[in-house]
Amino acid sequence: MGVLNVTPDSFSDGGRWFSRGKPDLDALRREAVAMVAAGAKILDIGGESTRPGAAEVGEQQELDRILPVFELLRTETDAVLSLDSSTPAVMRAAASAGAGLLNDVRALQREGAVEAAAELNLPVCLMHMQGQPDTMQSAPAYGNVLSEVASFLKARADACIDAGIPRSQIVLDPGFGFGKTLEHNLALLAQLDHLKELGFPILAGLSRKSLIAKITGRELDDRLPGSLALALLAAQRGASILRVHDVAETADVLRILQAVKDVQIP
Ligand code: 9MG
Repeated sequence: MGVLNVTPDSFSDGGRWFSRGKPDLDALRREAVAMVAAGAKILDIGGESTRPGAAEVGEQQELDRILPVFELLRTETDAVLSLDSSTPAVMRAAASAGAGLLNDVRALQREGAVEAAAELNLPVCLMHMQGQPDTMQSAPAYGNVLSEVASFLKARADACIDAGIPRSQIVLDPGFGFGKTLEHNLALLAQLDHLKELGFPILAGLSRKSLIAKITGRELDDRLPGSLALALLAAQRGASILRVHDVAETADVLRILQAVKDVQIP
């Protein structure tokens, strides 16, 4: 899954696809086509930054940012277009404009979100977050991070199934960096295979995140090696979808992992 943030303020690519208050459609088209050529099967398009400390944006602003991008990319690529949003009205509009997946960092907890997703009959990604983006990194605390994240995700999956979303349409995500310290993130990554026991595909978003800086001291532009190491670890522990900025490099890592898995030992 390649990341396309149509925001002025996302932590990594904020402002890159945004010019004079509007999505830069030419640049987005080029990047989307390049990501798909490099192996992305899904493009995740978001109009609201969820980086730590980010302020919420209004519904109209979110629509103005993402709708032209869906309208453009639905005819430019065969990749599944994923909407990164928590807002039911945005989900409905994006579905009409070609969205094929709803990626919600709030796990469809906003009023009307589960019902909208069920009505739209689209696959959903339910992510765990402790707190809200503006405050989530102030003092994250857990008794046992793995079991708390797992019970939350199970409860949200059950709520979706009760609302009529088929089990086969649900993906779960532990939400690396969302209300978690470095130790929480590492504990979740080390035990990611346990989350697979819930019986759903797992999405992992680790690309360029600040846990890399906490381990390596690297600035944003120098986090590719850390991102690739984390992508490999997540894939080895059973992640089915990796949400990444650097698609071509991650695809190489996955090819190498697959080659090792496929080796015939005489
Ligand atoms: C939108 N967004 C930013 N980081 C993310 C992550 O780790 N997972 C998911 N599902 N979405 C994310």
